[in-house]
Amino acid sequence: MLSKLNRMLKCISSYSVSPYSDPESETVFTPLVQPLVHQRDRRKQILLFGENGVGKTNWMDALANDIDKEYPYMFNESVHRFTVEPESILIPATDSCVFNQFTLVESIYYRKLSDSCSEFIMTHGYKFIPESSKDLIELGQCFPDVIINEIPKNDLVSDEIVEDSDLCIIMADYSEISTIRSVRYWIDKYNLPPSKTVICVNKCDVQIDSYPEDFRKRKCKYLQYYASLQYPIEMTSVKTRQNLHFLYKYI
Ligand SMILES: Nc1nc2c(ncn2[C@@H]2O[C@H](COP(=O)(O)OP(=O)(O)O)[C@@H](O)[C@H]2O)c(=O)[nH]1
Ligand SMILES: [Mg+2]
Repeated sequence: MLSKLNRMLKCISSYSVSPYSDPESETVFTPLVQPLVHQRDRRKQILLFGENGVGKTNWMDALANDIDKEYPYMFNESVHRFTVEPESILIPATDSCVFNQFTLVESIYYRKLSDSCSEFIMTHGYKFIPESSKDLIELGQCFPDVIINEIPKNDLVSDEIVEDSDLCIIMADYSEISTIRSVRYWIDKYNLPPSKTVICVNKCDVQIDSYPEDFRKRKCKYLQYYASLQYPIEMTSVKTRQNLHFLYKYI
């Protein structure tokens, strides 16, 4: 596993060129924005876990394209290809001016989330979702390159890789309670500490009409349980681009 990840990372480093040296000349560039340079010293490593089909690959692609801007990401619900090998993606250094600065309440107001999810958050959510101005990323903040590594279910990640990572994300699907329940599986399997793990509940755009109140309560119980263990929880939708940039609150 370690060698596979290393291979992928080598491959990534071969196509990204350091912005601080010019191989054609002796010129040494003086960086203009000091904080950005400082933070670029080391690429942040993120491990991304979660059941098949919760939206991991789509989120990585959407985030990369959102920041890159050259190739706008087009969401396509029918595209789901199983990830069988760990896959890595480089998210270029950026600053928060390009981020969506909506608060959760504003996202609900602008209908970025489905009615059922909005109602879920309004009735139960404030018990487990942090919602205050400090949770928003300040405008103008600079962030380094980030490498996100999607870990397929059958792969085993060593303690060393988990320790070396800067952040672990466990993704679940709002409309599939089994994926919320199995967050616990990932926590236990890889011993993921709350200090550097975020639970991301994706597909918050999905309208759930057919489920009874009981379903909401059970879902809420799981999320409250994780929150009581101090795991932060983020609600996202790749489809409506809701909260795509949440990872920058944690790195
Ligand atoms: N409605 C909706 N569908 C999504 C969202 N994110 C991903 N999907 C769909 O979920 C399926 C699985 O996505 P994928 O990224 O391949 O999942 P992975 O197995 O976790 O990598 C695809 O058909 C996506 O189009 C979302 O936010 N909302
Ligand atoms: Mg995948």
